[in-house]
Amino acid sequence: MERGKVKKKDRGKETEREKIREKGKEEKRKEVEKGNEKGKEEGKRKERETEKEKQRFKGKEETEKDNSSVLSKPLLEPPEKNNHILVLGLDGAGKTSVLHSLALNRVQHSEAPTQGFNEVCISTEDSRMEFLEIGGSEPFRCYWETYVSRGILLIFVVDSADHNRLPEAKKHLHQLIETNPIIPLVVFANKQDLEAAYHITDIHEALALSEVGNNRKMFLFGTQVTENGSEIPSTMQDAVDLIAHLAADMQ
Ligand SMILES: Nc1nc2c(ncn2[C@@H]2O[C@H](COP(=O)(O)OP(=O)(O)O)[C@@H](O)[C@H]2O)c(=O)[nH]1
Ligand SMILES: [Mg+2]
Repeated sequence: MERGKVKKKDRGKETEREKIREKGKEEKRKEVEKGNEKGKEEGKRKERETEKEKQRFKGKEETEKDNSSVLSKPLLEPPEKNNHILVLGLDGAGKTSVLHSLALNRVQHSEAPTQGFNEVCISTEDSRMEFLEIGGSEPFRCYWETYVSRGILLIFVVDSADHNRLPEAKKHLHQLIETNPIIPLVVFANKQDLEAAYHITDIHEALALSEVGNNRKMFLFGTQVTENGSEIPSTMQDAVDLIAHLAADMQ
């Protein structure tokens, strides 16, 4: 009897163990299922990510396609061509920012100062314009005159809020136009968005533009390159049209 009891007890224990084992298996199964679900979710998430990535890439490709008419090329060696539209002015005036914004038709701030030369080509329906920006810091200024003497148009960019450097900008501008008595001049009074910016009439005076000469075509625009990606101001669009016109006349 005792043994039987023991056996019964043992069987009871056995059943208890069996139950625990079963419970364990059940939990493990659930875990695995949960894992599978998690895995499936992870897979789906990855699929969605890849899809998003593809979309982004497509978007990027399309943006690149949209701007296929614009070619920007930083150069360390002076380029040899003669028919450039020159973009000059002191360092930090906003030459690269303005040039890239004109090319893309969207505001585009420059990321770093231009070291050397920056060639940008803008093609429109009926014209192709080659712009050449030359770095505005001291080591590159020696190239300005050489290029102005053989350029077809001079775009001179000034920082309208940098009052202290306007006399220096004026000095360089007048030296440049003396080297080429016929080159048309387009002045961009840039950074008009800044509170400290001089109005274009003050810039006209500070740069002594009345002394540029009656025989030269001269235009002055107030420009600003503000929020990245936004539309460029209408004055800048007008400026591109005028530049295309002046360049066509000079070729
Ligand atoms: N607030 C303001 N900042 C500008 C404008 N244009 C350019 N900048 C900033 O001025 C700095 C110099 O610009 P950059 O285009 O490199 O000048 P660059 O040396 O003449 O080519 C950069 O930090 C630009 O983001 C503008 O119209 N307004
Ligand atoms: Mg630059």
